[in-house]
Amino acid sequence: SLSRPVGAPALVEVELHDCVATLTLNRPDKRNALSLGVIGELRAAFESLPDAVRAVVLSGRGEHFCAGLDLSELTETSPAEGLMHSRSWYEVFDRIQFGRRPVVCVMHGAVVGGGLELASVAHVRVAERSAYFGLPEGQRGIFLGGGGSVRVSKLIGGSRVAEMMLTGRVYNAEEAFQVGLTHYTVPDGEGLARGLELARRIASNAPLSNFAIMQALPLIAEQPMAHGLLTEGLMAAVTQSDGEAKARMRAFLEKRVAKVTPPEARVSNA
Ligand code: 1HE
Repeated sequence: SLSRPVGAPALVEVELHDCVATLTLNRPDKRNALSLGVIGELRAAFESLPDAVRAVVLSGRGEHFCAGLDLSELTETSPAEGLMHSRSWYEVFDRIQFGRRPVVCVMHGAVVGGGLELASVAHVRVAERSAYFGLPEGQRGIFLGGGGSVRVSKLIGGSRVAEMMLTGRVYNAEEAFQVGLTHYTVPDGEGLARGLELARRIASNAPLSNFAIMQALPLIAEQPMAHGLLTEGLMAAVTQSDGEAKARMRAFLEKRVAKVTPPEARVSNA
């Protein structure tokens, strides 16, 4: 929306489904490569969501989720410009990760380089069977620059990230699930439906619980144990003293809401 030529299609499409919004990378001819325009529209899309939206599903149009950084725009000529390019991604990605709404990322086809860095910003990751995951930066002569050293390493460990980058290893959907890159693997074509279902569940949580999960949990993970326990205790006190929590606990005790039920018989991690 920022610098898109008049009449040009949105690079990030936004659709509202009540309390859930779908954001779709829409540059399929370039495999949804992350140009400055795409990053700018991603930011604008998140910022312009109505208050009623409580969760987001992020996916990509075409054959692939995302081919990473738009290599045709890798025009920085000085180290300072390169640093500022990364900083501009960090700002947008941080706003998404630590924003107001949990994000479910639905992936298929290539999820590579900056595409994997973007996926690692989301809070829940769903991969269709066609999805594959790589960090080809080593092969391109560059380095991670969209937060992957931090975020992807937190997901699967620095050792696996180093090995992926050194050898060009690509994980398929099942392997990505096994190492902890994703939370669900679903048949091709079913990712969006699963993403929407998960987003609706997220949106039905108490907002304060989702706030604690998005804002406190990542901080607690970085705190020394004693600090983490104190932060947890404070967040527990704040959430449970909210009227919403009291109403929800009463609803359970009065048998007005569903119990926790065992997962249905299922195949693999579907
Ligand atoms: C692109 C890009 C791109 C495709 N930047 N233009 N990322 C990579 O190193 C991955 C590079 N891309 C690929 O390996 C493949 O394109 C895919 C496996 C993703 C898809 O293959 P395919 O056969 O479906 O498509 P294609 O024919 O390779 O590409 C179609 C077009 O998209 C083509 O342009 P065209 O004008 O010839 O039609 C490609 O040039 C274009 N295209 N990927 C620019 N990435 C902040 S640091 C993050 C650092 C990184 O992300 S490094 C990793 C970059």
